[in-house]
Amino acid sequence: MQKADIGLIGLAVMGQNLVLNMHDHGYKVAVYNRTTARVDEFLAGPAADTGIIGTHSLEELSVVLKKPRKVMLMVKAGEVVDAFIEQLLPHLEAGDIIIDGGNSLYTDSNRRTRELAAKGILFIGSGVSGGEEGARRGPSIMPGGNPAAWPQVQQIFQDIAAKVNGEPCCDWVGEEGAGHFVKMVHNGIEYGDMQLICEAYDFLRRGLGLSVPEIAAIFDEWNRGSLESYLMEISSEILTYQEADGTPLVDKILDAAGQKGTGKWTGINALELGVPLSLISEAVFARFISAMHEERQRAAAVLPGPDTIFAGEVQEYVQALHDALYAAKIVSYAQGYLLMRAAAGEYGWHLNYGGIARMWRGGCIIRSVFLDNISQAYSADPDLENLLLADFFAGALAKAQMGWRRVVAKCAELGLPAPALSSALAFYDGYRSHRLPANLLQAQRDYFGAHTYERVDRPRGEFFHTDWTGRGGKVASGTYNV
Ligand code: 2AM
Repeated sequence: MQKADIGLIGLAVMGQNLVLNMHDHGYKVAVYNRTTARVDEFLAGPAADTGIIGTHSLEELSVVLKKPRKVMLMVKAGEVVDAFIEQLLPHLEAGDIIIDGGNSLYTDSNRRTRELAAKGILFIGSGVSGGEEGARRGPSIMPGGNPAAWPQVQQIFQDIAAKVNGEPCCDWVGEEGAGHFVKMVHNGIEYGDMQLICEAYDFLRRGLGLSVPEIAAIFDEWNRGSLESYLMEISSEILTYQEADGTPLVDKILDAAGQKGTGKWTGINALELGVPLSLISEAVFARFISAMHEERQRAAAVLPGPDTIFAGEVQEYVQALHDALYAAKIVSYAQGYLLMRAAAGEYGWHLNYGGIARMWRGGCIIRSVFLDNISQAYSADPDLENLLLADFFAGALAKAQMGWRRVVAKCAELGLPAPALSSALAFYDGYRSHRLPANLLQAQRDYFGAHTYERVDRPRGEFFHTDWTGRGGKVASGTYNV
């Protein structure tokens, strides 16, 4: 029997679709699933007449694989992945490759890369994005882990990935858990993009008083320019969708957002790494506020807002909102990249920054033309300190900033919450400030806690403490902390 190029464990929908996708691209695939009846059902159903090899034990799976063996896990994240690795090990030999394509925590992938390397097994932790449809027709694939494994799986991964302009939405991300980390950041950015579009909708609706079909038309138009993205496209389509009585379905949907926690993890990670990831974090908080639905009804009856009604040129504000959305999106991605840079520094990863933008251009929820510009910025300068400083984006922000400010100011005037648009602007203004009020903050810290401060007229690294009241000691806290 012809041996298989790759084995896949876990025949839930994602796993099945990846297998069929690999098969479409000419690969011989062998499959296994804990509940082996699923293997038989798969072979009798979606995989009928494909020549896909069904196996009923891990031993059987290992025997039918070409060497070095490549085994991809598409199983529930967490202990199940460790359990399968443990069970696979007796059937593998040095140089074999285990790929985890599930939604694993990147810290688990860090650990698995190291533990398996010590046993001679090459581990890849890969983000796979695009849901069931993506898995079947071409997902965005973000592999990281043991770099020695990449040349062995590059061809197959790039073959099955989504393509944009003929280029695969899959490239090597970096060491250890970098692939799963980047997938997590992708999910956080998705939260930010969605919240931005929702704020734009709210401004057009409650701020400018436009109708749902009018907003659908604006989104449709924006989807033909620099804001072109999958999320803009579906938002326009959602607003077009009407119930049988002709009312937009969106008006009937309860405004209490759910979440599975992936945005939250990005935010927690940013706090841990000390990165000002404000827009994505605000997007998570905005979902939390929306979920306080009953409490908000009570608050609405008690807490006053302004009586202001929009007065101004609607067209002018629609254009300003377009600019605000674009500028805030630039900030969101810049913040996401700051987080990836911080993680790279923390874990010693060499991240493929331009490649990451290219991987996100197709096959996943945040796909957009905008990612081309990011990819180009990193091609021009792979060591780019911050996306905002790339010529293209600095120029775009210069053009967009006045509209952005007008919209944020108008939201404040009208009492409309715009946490993502406005926190992005606060970040932009903070980031471009020569001087921030942290001088006073340092003084406060020194006043109550003798935490010391540096001076503008002295070199960095020299620390001073002042006895602010004449009653304190001369000893800085740093002195007795060490
Ligand atoms: P199953 O079909 O035997 O349930 C997604 O749930 C995939 O993860 C499925 O292939 C499922 O196998 C597998 N899975 C979930 N929990 C598992 C466990 N405790 N042990 C082995 N496989 C598991």
